[in-house]
Amino acid sequence: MFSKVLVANRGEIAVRIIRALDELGVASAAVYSELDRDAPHVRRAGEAYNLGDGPAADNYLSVEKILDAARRAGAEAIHPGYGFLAENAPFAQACEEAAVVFIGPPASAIEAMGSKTRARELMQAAGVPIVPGTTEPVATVADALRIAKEEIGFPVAVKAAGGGGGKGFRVAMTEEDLEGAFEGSSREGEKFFSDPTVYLERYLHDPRHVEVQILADRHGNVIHLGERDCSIQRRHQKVIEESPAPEWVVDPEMRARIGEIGVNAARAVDYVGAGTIEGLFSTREGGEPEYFFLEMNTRVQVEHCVTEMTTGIDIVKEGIRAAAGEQLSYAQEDVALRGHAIECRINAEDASKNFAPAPGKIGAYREPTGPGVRVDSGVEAGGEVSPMYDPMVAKLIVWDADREQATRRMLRALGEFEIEGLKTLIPFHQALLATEQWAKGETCRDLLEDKKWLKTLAFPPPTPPSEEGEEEKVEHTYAVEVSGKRFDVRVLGPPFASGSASGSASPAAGASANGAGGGRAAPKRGERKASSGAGGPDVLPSPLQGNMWKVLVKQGDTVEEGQLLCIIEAMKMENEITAHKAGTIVELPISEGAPIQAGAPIATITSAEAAS
Ligand code: MV4
Repeated sequence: MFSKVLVANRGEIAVRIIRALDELGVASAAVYSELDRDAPHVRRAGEAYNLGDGPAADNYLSVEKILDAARRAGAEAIHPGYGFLAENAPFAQACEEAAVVFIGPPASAIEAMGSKTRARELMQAAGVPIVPGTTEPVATVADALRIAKEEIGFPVAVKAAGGGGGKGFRVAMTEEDLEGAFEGSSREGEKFFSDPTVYLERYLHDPRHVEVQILADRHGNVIHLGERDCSIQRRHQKVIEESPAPEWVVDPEMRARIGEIGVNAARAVDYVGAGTIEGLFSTREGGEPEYFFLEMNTRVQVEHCVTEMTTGIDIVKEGIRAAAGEQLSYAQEDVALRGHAIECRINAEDASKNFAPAPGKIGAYREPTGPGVRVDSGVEAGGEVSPMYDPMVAKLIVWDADREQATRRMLRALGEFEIEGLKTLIPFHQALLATEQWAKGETCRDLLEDKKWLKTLAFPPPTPPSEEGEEEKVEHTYAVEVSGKRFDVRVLGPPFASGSASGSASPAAGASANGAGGGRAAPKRGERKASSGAGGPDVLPSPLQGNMWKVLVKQGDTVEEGQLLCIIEAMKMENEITAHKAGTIVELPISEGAPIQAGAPIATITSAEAAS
């Protein structure tokens, strides 16, 4: 076993890994950005190394700084957790070259699974069922049309080869949609993964997301720990996960089949450690259920805990043992599933504002306890949820004898959870788990997309913070369209000199009419309730809070009304911000990579008439 391990992550997963290291008798070294100086994972570790301030690219994502910290700590291994450098093949390679053990699979496995077309090719060769479609990239729209028409049939899913987790995912219901879907997917692949390559799959109607947990060691042992059902997703982000899947969805025979598929997939890439095979489970009209490989996540996942609850196996410890060259502690026949576990992601988000991130300072904080309750969190009372990082505050996991009792236990625990100072998803989870759809084990897609659950709850109106000593502020209301749905964003800002301000945000990665993602909503002019006049005000405030992803103009540029100015990433969605009027950009107080608050100025545009 190692004597010291560097934990290259933050938040709840860093704390989770440190706990595993403690139990294994291994010393832990944490890393932190300036913002995280007082974070629980820093205090919890044996020692900690400052990586500097700035965006994650300059600290948690810096290969050089992480390796340097490992060197200074004298750590023999690095645990990447999830996110950041966890699925970065060059980082795994750099660890190898620096003679530090990367706690995860070989770089070659990360790379193979990173390319979705390569992964599909490998899986097909290994006898793993893949969603019918192409294993080769599709070069042109004309090729895509031909393949869709002659080989796959409509509707067809267009996916980015570099993608995963829904990025670069578009659906073409008919021939007419294909060009837009192809280009949207390709553009997003290029933007997020520097890879415009796309491929096609048959689009499955309302499938379930069913994944299987894998453990592998360096001695050729590969086992599975049963499935997780993560069908409750919002814009490709999992919100609730459970293990096992509802018993009327996956029976023991199907479980064995899914497990075998997972084991074969892992073997095909010489996998080591904890990994997940994601798949789609679908039942064709009146037909037999089918299960298809979707992608492999070559890391420990957020939702690994539900599997730990039903198997009693510590997935994080097994992953560390495997990396240290030890044998897995369990053979397949030692794995027994018991009861039912559910996990709710408690995010700092305002469900009433289309799940906008709601970072801020945490006041009082009390976690639920009692039988069958587990909370994995990386925050504490008096702490802060920063807009710089993931908005997940905590994971609430419960176990009970069956699904119905686990649901009641979850509702009880959600009721005990006290988080002051922040909007969280607790009311959303309470509403969702109380629905008939959840009880029936439905995918809840209609509920999530149509926001039916919202109507069952009253959310207080937003109260933006006001700072003392500032000039008078007035409330501006913007109509923002996301996923084809209009909602109002209220922000406080200085009164406009004249005219009506219109920030418009349209999602580049929005959901299509069928709610499964894909398609693009047309940019929609926003509007301001108060005053109006010719020309409009000069300042365009941000309609939402997020991170400035791309700035496409510069100071001094002349722009047309509706011209793309910048893209703000919020909740892992791209939101295109367009010019509210034609004119010259005289001020542009934004920069790529920086967080931006709702209401903060994006640009000052003086209109042509005013300037002349
Ligand atoms: C699909 C699909 C239907 N057909 N692929 C991909 C990323 C993941 N977040 C969801 N993905 C989907 N891929 C084909 N060929 C439907 C989805 C999908 C989905 C799947 C399971 C559970 C919830 C979902 C929500 C949206 C889209």
